[in-house]
Amino acid sequence: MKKLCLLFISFFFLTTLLPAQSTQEVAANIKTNKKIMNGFMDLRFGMFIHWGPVTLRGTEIGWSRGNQVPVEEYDNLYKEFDPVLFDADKWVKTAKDAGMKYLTITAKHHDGFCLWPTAFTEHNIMHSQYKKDIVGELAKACKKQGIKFCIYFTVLDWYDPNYPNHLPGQKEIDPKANMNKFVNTTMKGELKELITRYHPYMLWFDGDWEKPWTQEYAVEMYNYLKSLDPNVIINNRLGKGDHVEMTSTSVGDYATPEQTIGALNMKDPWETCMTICQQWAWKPNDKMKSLKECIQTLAKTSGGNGNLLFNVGPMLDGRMEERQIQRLKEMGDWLKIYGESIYNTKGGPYAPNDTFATTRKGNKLFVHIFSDKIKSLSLPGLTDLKVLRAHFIGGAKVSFTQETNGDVVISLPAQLPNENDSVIEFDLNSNAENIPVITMNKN
Ligand code: H79
Repeated sequence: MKKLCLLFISFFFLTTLLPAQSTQEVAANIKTNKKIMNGFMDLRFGMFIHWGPVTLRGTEIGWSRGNQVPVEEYDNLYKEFDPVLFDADKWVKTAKDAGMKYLTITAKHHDGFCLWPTAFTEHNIMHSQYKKDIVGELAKACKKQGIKFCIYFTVLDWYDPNYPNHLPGQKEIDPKANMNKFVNTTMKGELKELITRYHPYMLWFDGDWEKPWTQEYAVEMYNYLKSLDPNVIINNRLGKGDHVEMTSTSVGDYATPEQTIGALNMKDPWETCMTICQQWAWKPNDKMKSLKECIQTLAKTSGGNGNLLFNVGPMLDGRMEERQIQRLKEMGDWLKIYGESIYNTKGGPYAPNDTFATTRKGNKLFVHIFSDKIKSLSLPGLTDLKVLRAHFIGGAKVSFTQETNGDVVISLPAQLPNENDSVIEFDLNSNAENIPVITMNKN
C-alpha cells in the first residue's frame, strides 16, 4: 500500500510539475543552428524601420496612443493614411548605400495596425487609402537588391479586443478578452501569413513584458514558428525576462539591448537596436545623431562582437527624410573604405571604450581609433604572438613597438586620416581570433 502510495505521488509530480517545467525550455534540436547565427552576426549592420499611420501625427508609434493622441483618434488614423510617395526600392537602396545588409520592418507594432493584407483583422493597410502591401513590396525589393528581409512583430496588441490590455500600463484585465484565442488564432494566423508569404530571414519580437503573455506561450510559439521555417532567426524578446543578455531561460536566438551598445560578449550573439534620431517613428525636426556618433556606434558594436540595427522612421508621405538618407550614405562611404574591419569580423579581444575598439579576422587585428587627443596607445596582453606590420586602412604605415612581454605601443600621428574613426590594420603571425579576452586597466 505504501509503495502504491509513493508510486501515485511520484506519478502526480511527474505529470503535473515536470511537464510544466520542460515546456518552458526550447529543445536544443529546434534552436536555430550556430552556422545560421554566425551568418547573421557576420552581417553586422541592418536597418530598422518604424512606420505606420501614426506618422500623420508625428508622435511615437504605439506609445502615443491614449497619451499625446486620444485613443479614438489614433485608432482611426489609418483611414487617412495614404503614403503615395512610398517606394520600396528607394528604401532598400538607402539601406544598401548605407552599407546595411538586412532590413526589419514593423509589420505590426503595439497599436495593432498591420502593414500587410492580413485575413485576421480589418485594421490593416488594405483598409487605408493606400491599399498596397507594404510588407510584400519591401520583401520583393530586398530580394531584388540582395538585402536580408526581416519582420518586427510585437506580441502585445492594445487594439485587438481579445488581447486583455488596451492601454500601456493597464492594470485591470478586460473580462471580454480571450488571450488563448488571440494567441492561437490571431497571432499564429498572422505569423503564418508573414512566414509563408514573405519568407523573413529573421523575426524581431517585442512587447513580451505584459502579464497576459507567458513563458509557456513563448516556448509554444517558438516551436510553432520553427515548424513553419526551421531556419528563421528569432530574437530573444519572444520569451519573458531580461533581453540585454542571453540567460538559461531565454526563448530566442540572440540578445537585444535597446538604445544602448551591448557589452563585449564572445559567447552569445547580440544586436543593439538604436534610433538615428530620438523617436522610433518619424517626428518633425527630431534631433539626429552626428556622423561621428553613428560611425563610432557601429564600430563599438562590432568591437563588442554584436550587430547594429539602426532605426529610421519614414514620413507620412512615404519618403525617408533627406537629411537621414544623407547621414546613412555618409556611413556607407566610411564603410566602403573601412568595411573589412566591420563585416565578417569578430569583436574583442578588448572591450570598446571612448578611445578605441578592436575587431579581428584571421591573422588581422583592427584597431579603431576614436580620439585625436592621444599621441600613443598601449595594447597589453598580446603574448605568444608577434605583430608583423601595421598601417592605416587606406593610408600610411603606422609605427609601433612590441615589448618582450607582448605589449604593443602604437605611436599615432598628429593628424589622423579619418576624423570619426581611423582604423589601423595589424598583421599578426597567428590567428587573432584565438586571442582570449584581455581586460585593460584604465589608461
Ligand atoms: O519598437 C520600439 C519601442 O516602441 C519598443 N521597442 C523598440 C524597438 C519598446 N516598447 N517598449 N519599450 C520599448 C520599453 C518602454 C519604453 C518606454 Fe517610452 C519609456 C515607454 C514609455 C517610456 C520610449 C519612450 C517609448 C515611449 C517613450
